[in-house]
Amino acid sequence: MLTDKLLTLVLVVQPGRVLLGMKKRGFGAGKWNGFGGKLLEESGLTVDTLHKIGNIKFEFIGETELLDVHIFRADTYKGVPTESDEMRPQWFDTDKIPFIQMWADDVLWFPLMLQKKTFLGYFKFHGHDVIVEHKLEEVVDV
Ligand code: 8OG
Repeated sequence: MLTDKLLTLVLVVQPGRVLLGMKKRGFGAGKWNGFGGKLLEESGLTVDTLHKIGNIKFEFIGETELLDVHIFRADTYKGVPTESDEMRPQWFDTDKIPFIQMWADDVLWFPLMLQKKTFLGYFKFHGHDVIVEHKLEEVVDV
């Protein structure tokens, strides 16, 4: 039986660039990613408005937990991106996003996010690097 685990992911996006953090420990360590709700605070930033832009469910073969990730975009922020024990923030130009060091699904939905589109997805992973099945659709609202 699969149990759902709810997670949030926030992408801070400005014209031509996106703020990512290198996850230093725990789940997804060694990958650049957006920030979880708590990690955003830990990285020295606050955001005013979060736009809900997507929902992706992740299944990992052999694991009973389905990750239900709710994705938000923030176009403005306050504070200075600051390294924490968990994340090292860095701005990336939108044409130089380091997909090779990111979750394998990100290359598929980041373009939608950057075009301010909304989407629903499902990805089934073998291990943490190989996608064996997926669905991704643009929707009017999430
Ligand atoms: O609290 P913790 O950092 O362990 O939560 C994991 C974070 O990673 C959470 O913000 C959701 C996010 N996340 C996944 N899977 C994927 C993925 O495939 N791509 C991206 N970009 N983020 C993901 O759990």
